[in-house]
Amino acid sequence: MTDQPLQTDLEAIVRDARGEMEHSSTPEALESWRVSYLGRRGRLTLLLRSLASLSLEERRTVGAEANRAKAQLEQLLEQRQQALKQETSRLLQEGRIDVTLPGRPVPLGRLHPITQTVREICAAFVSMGFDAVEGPEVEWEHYNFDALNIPRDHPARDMWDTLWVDWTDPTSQQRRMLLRTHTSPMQARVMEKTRPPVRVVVPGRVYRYEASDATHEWHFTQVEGLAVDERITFADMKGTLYEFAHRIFGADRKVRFRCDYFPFVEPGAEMAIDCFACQGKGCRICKDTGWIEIMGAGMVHPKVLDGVGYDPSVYTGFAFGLGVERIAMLKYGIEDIRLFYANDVRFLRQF
Ligand code: FA5
Repeated sequence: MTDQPLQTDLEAIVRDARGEMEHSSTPEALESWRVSYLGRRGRLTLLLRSLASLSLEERRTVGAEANRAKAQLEQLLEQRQQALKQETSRLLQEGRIDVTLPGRPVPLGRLHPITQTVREICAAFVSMGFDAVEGPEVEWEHYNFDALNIPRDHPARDMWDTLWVDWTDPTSQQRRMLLRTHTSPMQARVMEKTRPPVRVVVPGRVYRYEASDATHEWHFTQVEGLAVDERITFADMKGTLYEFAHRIFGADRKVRFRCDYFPFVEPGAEMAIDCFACQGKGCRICKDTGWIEIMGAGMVHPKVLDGVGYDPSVYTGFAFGLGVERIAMLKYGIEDIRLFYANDVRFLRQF
């Protein structure tokens, strides 16, 4: 053997090794590169082994070159392994899942604050034995007014500015429809269908032909209450409404009843709670009175009972109607009722 072909082999091995190294970009590829050039049966290893058959002088020249080539390839492998390690840790860094990070929040919808308040109010009454029922928003004039002892041309109709529905019953010109101005029409509707004892709350939307301001909307929500049975007294009404106020506003709230007029109750009352903001001392929220009115109430008028076929000498009852937006405003300290319906999610998200 002469040194010429061996040297040519050596050059070819180094050239091939460098070329292949260019394409080795995984730890597996590097390992197979190492095995095929520097492994026990690798090309360079075999070449080095074959040097043993050369003369001393040949061994010196070719051997030195072969050892240099081996050192070069080993260095190449080392550098490549290092580079690959760095690249791998960079990729890991970038794509890493940091399990200590809080999860990405999934935006959850929520109930409108008025819906939440309606539910809270109804739950308080349901726990006292009332059923919750709903009724129509487009209502007969009869249920909204006449059945409630407010006949046509009665001045009390002025208390509820009405949105009339432009439709007349072809069977009777007398029957007119409107958007209910309060939830009270359900009093007669429920009693017509049920025999006493009656205990219901009626949540729902009502409409009035009114200008909006900070405390008035032209559409708002009421919860009506009605309890009718033998021997129901004004004291039952007060007890029930005290309990309700304490559940919604806390046990420290004081409650005040004063005379008020509604044609469908006798006697009629308004119920107020002492101002939560100033503890009854008088402030802007309670208009310096120390009290905040939350509902109208009273003993069901005998004419209303009579109208649905209940004998007023046997049955008595109480009714009440509260404005849900006003309750929510008091509960959460909201100063403008219009915020509830402005569809501003920054406001709504707070509840
Ligand atoms: C009524 O609507 C009677 N039906 C209540 C009632 C029922 C009395 C049963 C007796 C027996 P009033 O018009 O006062 O009453 O309305 C009741 C409540 O609705 C008020 O106390 C107030 O909280 C709320 N309210 C009235 N008008 C508006 C309005 N424009 N915007 C928001 N809330 C209102």
